[in-house]
Amino acid sequence: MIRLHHLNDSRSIRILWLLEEIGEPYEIIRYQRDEKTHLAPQALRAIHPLGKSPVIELDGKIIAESGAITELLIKKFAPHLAPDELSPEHIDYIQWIHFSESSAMLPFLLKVFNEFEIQSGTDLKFLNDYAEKEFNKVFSYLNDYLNGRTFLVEERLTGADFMLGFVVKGALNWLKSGSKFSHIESYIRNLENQTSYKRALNIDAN
Ligand SMILES: N[C@@H](CCC(=O)N[C@@H](CS)C(=O)NCC(=O)O)C(=O)O
Repeated sequence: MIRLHHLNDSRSIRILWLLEEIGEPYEIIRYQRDEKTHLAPQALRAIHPLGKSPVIELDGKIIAESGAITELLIKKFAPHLAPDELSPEHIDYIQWIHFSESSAMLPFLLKVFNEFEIQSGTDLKFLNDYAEKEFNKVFSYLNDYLNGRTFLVEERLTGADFMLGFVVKGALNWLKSGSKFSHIESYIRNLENQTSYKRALNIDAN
């Protein structure tokens, strides 16, 4: 049985959504963010030293990192959610999975933290400019790529979409930058229409 250690309102939605799509039985252990600090509770540290989510337990092993978990679960339970390993599309698939937690996540987080600092009165120089430029560069690249596409790879739902959904939704909702990135916006609308995604959001909220 797969066990998911799930923190509300977090990257763990990637795995919750994937599990809902796969349909394999799983158990969910819930953790709530602290209302003031927005951090995970200490209890998550008993599961993994970083105390972050998602973490899954599978075949007696504790596994962290949403990208690794996505790849593993798909390999083991849902190979139809990845392109054939020998195809060129498989290379795109791997790149987009990693893009989602690295190239896309960093400028998003820099902008969010930058905003926090500005709101608390910090006078930012280098970070302000850097975060803005990086964010625009990375999200414009993605926006251009999504022009005319509904999904990231092979025009069908794959593991790469489970990974990207979280960061693009966060970026556009949080930073209210939707109007600049219309293709990313339509991509998100399409993901939001997936039945398994709706189910996962519902589970996360309850
Ligand atoms: N690279 C990790 C990042 C995990 C991560 O940072 N999770 C955040 C939630 S989005 C977390 O648990 N934060 C709570 C905390 O740090 O206390 C992944 O992709 O799973």
